[in-house]
Amino acid sequence: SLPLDTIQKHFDLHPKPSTLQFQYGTAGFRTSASVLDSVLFRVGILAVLRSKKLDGKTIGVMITASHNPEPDNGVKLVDPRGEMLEASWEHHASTLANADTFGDFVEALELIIKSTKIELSKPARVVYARDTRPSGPALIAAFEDGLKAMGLKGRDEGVKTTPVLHYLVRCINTKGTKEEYGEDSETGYMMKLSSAFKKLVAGKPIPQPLIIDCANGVGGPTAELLSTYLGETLPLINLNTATKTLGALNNACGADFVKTTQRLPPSLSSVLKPGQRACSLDGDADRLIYYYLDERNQFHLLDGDKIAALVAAFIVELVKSAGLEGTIDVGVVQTAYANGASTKYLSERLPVRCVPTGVKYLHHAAEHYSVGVYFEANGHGTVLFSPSAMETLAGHIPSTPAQSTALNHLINLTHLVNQTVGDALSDMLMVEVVLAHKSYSGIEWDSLYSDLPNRLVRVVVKDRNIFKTEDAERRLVSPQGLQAKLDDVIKKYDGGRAFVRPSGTEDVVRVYAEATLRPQADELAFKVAGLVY
Ligand code: NG1
Ligand code: ZN
Repeated sequence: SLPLDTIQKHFDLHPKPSTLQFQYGTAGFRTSASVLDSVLFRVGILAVLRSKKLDGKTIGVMITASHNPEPDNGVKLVDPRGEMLEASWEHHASTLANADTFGDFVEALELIIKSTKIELSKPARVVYARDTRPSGPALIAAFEDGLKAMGLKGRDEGVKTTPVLHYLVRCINTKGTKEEYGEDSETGYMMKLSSAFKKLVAGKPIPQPLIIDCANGVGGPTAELLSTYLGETLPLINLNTATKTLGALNNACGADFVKTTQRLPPSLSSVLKPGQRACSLDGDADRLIYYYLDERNQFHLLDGDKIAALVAAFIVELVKSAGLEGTIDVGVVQTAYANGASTKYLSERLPVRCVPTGVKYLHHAAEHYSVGVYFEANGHGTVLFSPSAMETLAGHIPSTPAQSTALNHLINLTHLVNQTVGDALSDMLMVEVVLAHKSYSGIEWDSLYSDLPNRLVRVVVKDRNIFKTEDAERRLVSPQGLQAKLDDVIKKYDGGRAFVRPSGTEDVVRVYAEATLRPQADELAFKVAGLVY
């Protein structure tokens, strides 16, 4: 049975702010760090239960608020294969976080144990890490109290990127099986990525140095370390690495800043030369955005859609060259935020599916292909190779030297890509591989297709829950009649497309609009926002 006395002793040290309600959403729990203490304590207990439920498999816990401002923080659970927490448990997480009294809390715990048939006598294992936020250590302490309350000591990985933590979870749980993923340490991660990268670019000229804007977050030290493994195969210039400067994290830098403002971080303006490529990571290094300045110093964004286009087309070519066309199917998964021009470009080359916002939807849809490429426009994404694709690659006997080369490239890509979750540094290496193979600079990459001008607007509404969508969030079903009004407006714009959906991470409704011309995209966005408000 539950060690109720021990739990209560620790529970009382982490009182819940009485007026607040928490929700485990697409980004886990995420809000101002100052109100998260009780949540972290309870997540500690939940992680132990999740592990017991899965027969003692290791569960991961990542404490981060990603691209959000420094005073925020958050927490997410990672399931044994390194993927997001199973959706049905999100509800359990919210219930535990919202229990007001100790009595309510125990009742909620017992209900979870009963409904999911947990045997408390099972072992539990938990590995955890945090980003560089100043609120991290105190929240870790609250989380550890949750583990302690259940009699567990977890494995503390200190400060790590989100994708490294996901990698570790997968490695730990596959150790000694035929699905072994790598050595379960950051060193193992560095070795796996860098050795695959070196094989993939062997014989290619050493590229111009790549500038990385590390968002003043955990990506900084991680990119520094990666740099030592890559050596001269990829010269890196790491900027915005001030993890100890208060207020610097994600401030006027990082992938989210670049994507949402469609501007160069001011800190790069004196460094970046025309034609030189650069990229930005977000605060936990799971998003990646590239860009460059042209000869006229005009800024050009190479976002998640451009990465998907570059990478997916490359993989399709390799599959053909390896003689595996028809055996290995490659597909792309996007969300409604994907630029219409990217969808057109990709659809002409391979199957494309649109799913609702949220990595869990993208990830699951990508699992339906032998090779599933998924990217959000904001730069979060990865490539998944199905177990049968892995077997096909391992067993395929090439009939020409060209087939053999392509096959080896595909196999090395499976090692280069972090298949558990979007990973800015692994994705960056993948991009660099394709650029090296194609002899592309940012300019050629950019010219694969031209983005349609677009505008994203946040609208604060009284109750965002009245907004309900269908068709992968591209159409509203409620409030009744609103979609018909939107359709009337949209059809007046050349190349017009717009949609409205409630945010899963903020108390706002988002409006996205695109059109053939910039002023029209802006006007459409604001007209639609006017109808929503
Ligand atoms: P919401 O707040 O539901 O729009 C945002 C991003 C998502 C995803 C999640 C999780 C946009 C428009 N939305 O979701 O793509 O990254 O956060 O962090 O960028
Ligand atoms: Zn992130």
